Amino acid sequence: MSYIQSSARNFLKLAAVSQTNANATVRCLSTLKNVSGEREDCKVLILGGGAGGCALAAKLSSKYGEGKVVVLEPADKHYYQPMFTLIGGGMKNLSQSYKTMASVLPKKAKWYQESAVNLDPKNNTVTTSNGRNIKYDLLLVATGLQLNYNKIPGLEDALSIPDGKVGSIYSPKYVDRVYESLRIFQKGNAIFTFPSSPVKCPGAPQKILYIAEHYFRKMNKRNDANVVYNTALPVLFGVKHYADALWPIVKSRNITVNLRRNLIEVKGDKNIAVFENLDKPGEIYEEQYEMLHAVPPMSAPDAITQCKELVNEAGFVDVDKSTMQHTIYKNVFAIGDSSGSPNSKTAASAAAQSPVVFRNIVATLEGKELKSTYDGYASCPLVTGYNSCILAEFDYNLNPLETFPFPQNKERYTMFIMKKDFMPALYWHLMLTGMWNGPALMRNLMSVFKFGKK
Ligand code: UQ1
Repeated sequence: MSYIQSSARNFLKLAAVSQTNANATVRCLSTLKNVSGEREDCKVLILGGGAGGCALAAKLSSKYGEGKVVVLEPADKHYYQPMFTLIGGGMKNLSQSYKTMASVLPKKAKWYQESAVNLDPKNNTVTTSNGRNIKYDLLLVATGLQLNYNKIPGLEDALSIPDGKVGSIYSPKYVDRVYESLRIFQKGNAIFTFPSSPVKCPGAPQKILYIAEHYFRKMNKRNDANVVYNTALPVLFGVKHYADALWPIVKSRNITVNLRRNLIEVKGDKNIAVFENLDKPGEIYEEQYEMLHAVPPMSAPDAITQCKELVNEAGFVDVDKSTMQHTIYKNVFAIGDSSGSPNSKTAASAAAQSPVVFRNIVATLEGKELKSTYDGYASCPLVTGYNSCILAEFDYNLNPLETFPFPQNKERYTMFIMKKDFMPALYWHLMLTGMWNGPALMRNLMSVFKFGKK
C-alpha cells in the first residue's frame, strides 16, 4: 500500500474513531427467545441493516436517542458488496469484505436479528420472523434486493458443482468460485451474463468481464479465450457519455457483445448455457462454456413484494422519486435498492439519498413540509482491469454529474486506486456512521477547478 493510500485510510479512521468505538458494544439479540405475539412500539422502524439502513440508523438514533430506532436485520454479517468484483478478480479476499452486523449498527439503535414477514401499513405494524409485532410512527424500508438464482433452471446446481466453471460475484457464497474459474480456465468460451431484471450495481457484470479479459492477457491465455458478454439490455451502458467510452474498449479488446440475450437455463453437467433472444421470442441458443459468470435475476424481498399496497408494478417500494416518501402512506420511506425511484441501484445512490431521507423523515415526524430532494445521483466505478477504472456519475436524466475536475469518461489509474483503496475506508468509517452524504459537497468545491471541462 502506498503512503498516500495508507494516509487516506488513517485519516478516515480518525474521523470516525469515536463512532467506531461506540459501535463495538453488545446489543439486543432476540433469536434465542420466541416472542410470538409480543407487542412493541417504536418511533422509527428500519427494515434492513445494509448500507442505507445503517446510515439512517446512525443519523436517526443520534437525533432521537437510545431505543427510539429499531432495526430488523436477520444477517449477522454486513458485506461491503462493492468489493465483490475485486474478489472475483483475486484483488481482495472475501474476509476483507465484511464486518459483524453488531459492530456496524449504532449502539443507540435496538437491533433484532429477525426479518420482517408481514407489513401492515394501514395499521403501522410489522410482524417479524420471531412473531413479534412492532408498531411504528415511521417505517423506513432499506432491505436491499433478493438474489433469485433459483429463477434460472439449473443455475444453483451448476454453482454447486466442484469443477469451478460457474461463478457469480453477487453472492458471498459464490464469489470465490469466480476467481477459481479464471485460474483453471484453459481454452474455450468465457461467457458473462446480465439478466432481464433490475439489478444492483448494473456496471458490475461488465466490470468482472473486463477484469477477466485482462486476467487472461496477464496469464497468456487470451489467445485461447473467446470472451463473450450476453446482456438482456438493449445497450452496453445506460448513460451515453460512458457507453461511448465503453464500446471502443470492448472492440479493441476483442470482446463479443450480444445485446438482448437472456440466460434462461444452465446445463451444468454438459457445460452448456441456454439463452433466449429477447427481440425474437422463441429463438433459443445453446452455448458451450469453459467458464460462465452468471448474474441472477433480482427483486425486492418477498415480504416487500407481497405487500401490494406498498409496491409499484415492478415490485419496488412506490416512493416519490424526489422526496423518497411513499406515494400513499406518508409515514413510509425507502432508501437504497428496494426503492422504486428510477435511479441506478448502487451504494453511492444510497449515500446521496441518505441526507434527503433523513431530513424528510424528521420533517414528517414533526408534521412539517418536505423540503429535501434527491436528484437521482448514482455512481459506478467501472473497473476495466487490474489498474484502470472509469468513474461514471450521473443523475435521473442520465446526464453526467461528475465530481472531479478532469474528464471522467476515460480509463484512469487514480480512479482505480480510489475504488480499490479509498472507497472501502470511506464506506466503513463515514457512510455506515451516517457521516457521508454522497459527493455533492466535494463536487461543488471541485467545480472551482473545472476550467475547460465540458
Ligand atoms: C460513493 O459515494 C459510494 O458510496 C459510499 C460508493 O460506493 C462504495 C462509490 O463507489 C463512489 C464512487 C461514491 C462517490 C464518491 C466519490 C468520492 C466520487
